[in-house]
Amino acid sequence: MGVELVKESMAELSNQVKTNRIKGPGIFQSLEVSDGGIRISTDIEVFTVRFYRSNIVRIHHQTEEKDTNPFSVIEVPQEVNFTVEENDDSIMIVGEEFDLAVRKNPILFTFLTKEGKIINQDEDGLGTESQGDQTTVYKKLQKGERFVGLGEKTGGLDRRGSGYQNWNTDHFAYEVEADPLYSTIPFYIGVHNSLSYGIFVDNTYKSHFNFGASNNRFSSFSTDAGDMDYYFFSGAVEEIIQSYTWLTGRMPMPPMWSLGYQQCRYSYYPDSEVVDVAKKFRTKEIPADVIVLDIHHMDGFKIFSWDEKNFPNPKVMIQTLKDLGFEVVVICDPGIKIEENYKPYHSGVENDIFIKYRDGQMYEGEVWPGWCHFPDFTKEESRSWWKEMMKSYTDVGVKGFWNDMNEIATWGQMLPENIEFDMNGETATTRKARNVYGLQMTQASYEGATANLGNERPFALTRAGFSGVQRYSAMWTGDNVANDDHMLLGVRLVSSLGLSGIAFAGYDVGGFVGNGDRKLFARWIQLGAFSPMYRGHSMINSHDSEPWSYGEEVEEISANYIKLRYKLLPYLYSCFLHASETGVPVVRSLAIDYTHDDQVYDQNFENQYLFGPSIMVAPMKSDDQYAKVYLPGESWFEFFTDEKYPGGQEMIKEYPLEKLPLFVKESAIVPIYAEAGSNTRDVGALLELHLYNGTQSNFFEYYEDDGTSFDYREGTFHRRSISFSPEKKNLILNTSTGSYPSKMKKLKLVFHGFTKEEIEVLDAQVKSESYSFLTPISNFDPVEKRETKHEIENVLTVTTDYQADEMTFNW
Ligand code: MIG
Repeated sequence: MGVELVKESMAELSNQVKTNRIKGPGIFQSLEVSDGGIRISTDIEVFTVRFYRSNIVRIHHQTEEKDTNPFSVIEVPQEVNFTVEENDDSIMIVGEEFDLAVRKNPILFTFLTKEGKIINQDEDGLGTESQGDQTTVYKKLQKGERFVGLGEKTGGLDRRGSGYQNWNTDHFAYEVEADPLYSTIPFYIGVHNSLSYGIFVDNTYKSHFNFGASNNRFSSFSTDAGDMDYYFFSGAVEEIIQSYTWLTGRMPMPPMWSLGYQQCRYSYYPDSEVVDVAKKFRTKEIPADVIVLDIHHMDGFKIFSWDEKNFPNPKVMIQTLKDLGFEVVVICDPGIKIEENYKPYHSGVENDIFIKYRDGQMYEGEVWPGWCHFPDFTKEESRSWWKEMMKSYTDVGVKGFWNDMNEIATWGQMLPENIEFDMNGETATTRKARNVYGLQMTQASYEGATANLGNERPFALTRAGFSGVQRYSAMWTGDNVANDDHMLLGVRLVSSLGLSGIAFAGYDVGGFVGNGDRKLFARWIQLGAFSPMYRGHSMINSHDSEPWSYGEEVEEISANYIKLRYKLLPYLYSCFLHASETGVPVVRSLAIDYTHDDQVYDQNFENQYLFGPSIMVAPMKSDDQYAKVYLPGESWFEFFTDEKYPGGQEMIKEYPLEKLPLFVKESAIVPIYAEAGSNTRDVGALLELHLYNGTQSNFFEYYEDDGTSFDYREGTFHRRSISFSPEKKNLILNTSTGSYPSKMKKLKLVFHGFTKEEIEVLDAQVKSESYSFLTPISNFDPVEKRETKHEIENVLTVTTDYQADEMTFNW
């Protein structure tokens, strides 16, 4: 055979057999400049580069027919000024906040600060590669580069050296290193050399992220199919989170009751037991707002039904609970049982709302109720069908919806990849739809509930999700295990979710699987008080997880921290408002405020976080007697004692079981409902404003509304900025805005770390008194006979009437 002939037949063969040969980035052919950005055509692909805001640019890489995600991004490009300069081997885009250099042969992108420092760059020799349908972008690892975020991912705060996959997966009792878990947020933040940037890979197929795992050359992101479509964000970490949540949406204000303590169990039944649990909270005077009904309230686990024997009259039961001051959350599984005489089944088939195979046969999967069909939540009609179905709940007074099993989880855990989904009219298979099924179910549940409830805010919770899920739902971290490592992992997961746009998140307090002990539960329920969602839950046949389930001492600890949570509601609710307006999370990993301080990534300290702007939580293991804490930045007050510590140091201190290591930042302003009662509606009329002495000016935006309706959107709120100036020596409560009349009648200023001489000149009566954030604790651990001090010996207080007009306190 002649050489030519061999070549020819080889070529033919390679046409027939698709190999995994790598295609590198293409060679530049042409450039088009338009208003919003540029378009580069190469020999094999098209890159569209488009500004969305001055610090956001989208890089869309397309080789075949357009294949993008219809669900996550809700914003359109804004006007941004930029100029384009082209020369022989490169294109320079000069933007407002950063510049972008594009090399032509082969195509490579480099993002630069206005001073010319490299923020992020394609790896020289690799760039954008594809193998079959899979596309990967390789980024050069920068010196000392760290990576944070990526949503619900196990591992350390700094993800350097780790790799992850995104493929929403039901993982019962996951190991602390397991991956993937239930949800996918393909957004991360890179940090190096005093710089930071964000990358959101907007592709819903299975994806893979490598942050220098098994290599020391690159970080990378790959998508198994579809267009490589990513957004680059410049700025500081907080600004990046704000920008990402501008693009993909933010949480609406949840109902206030969902921030209270929620009690869950797999499962409470019959109805009398549910009511008994609620009553027990009241007789024991432990505040709580929510009882959650898991799968046993249904008839044969069929959604939209009630077990006739155990729940003969749900409406009456729910009313009884409401009279006790509780709201009810019900679990919602997506599977609709295939069964004669089951209405949702017939109506679902009739309305053609289920997912199907290519030949039109509906998919059947087996789950709790038996063999089921599954609504196609990626289809508008299915979502409105779901809304109609939800009336069976909203009509009897249910306002909370817990979306479970929406990965989709079915027995066998191998959802076929050849099922078709509507995808808002752009039909695609499981490969593209799986990761957004949970997101779309929460959209259906949230919008359905909102439509059915009129002007009432619903609460939605979900296990699976994708970028954008924060618009509809809170998220919890699934089936964790009752041990210390899981408790700390939960903290990191919630921090990472916060970095990734999901401000409203939580974990099963006490651990879902297995049995913990009293110390573990005590530590966990303390921590949960400082988590956006606060819910105790445990699995069938495992230890109870009510506050009273671990003996008297732990009950007292639980009651104390739950009460503390309720006292902190004005602080927390204001943080929720901030999160709903800016995307800045309630649980703030220290990587947000202290991004370039190496210590915050240290394994000893990576679990620490800020709860709101000013309270730092340092979680500790239940067997540890001593906590090792890192105090970053400025000075800190120990929360329970007011002991003052300068920042920039590590410290080791004994923390008895009833004390969680908590620190307040200097200059902090912390509003507290001193008279908080049995649930979130019962807030009393005394607002305490705790001011911590410091050298920095500070300000806090205090927020109140009715807690339940959407009226705040029309101005029915009470909002005021409170500012502290150490220089001017004053505290000013600016005139409130909004038409909601505050429930507060009295105001008590509580000065921490001030001397009497310092503030004596205040017009009003300054009193010196002792103060405790914990309610008096009786006989602590009779065995260990520990004496615990939890009083701050002297704070200075000033009490006056609370007014909506400006109030100035000078000293
Ligand atoms: O197959 O509804 O993660 O919180 O209690 C298990 C029963 C289904 C999984 C959830 C868990 C819930 C459980 N569910």
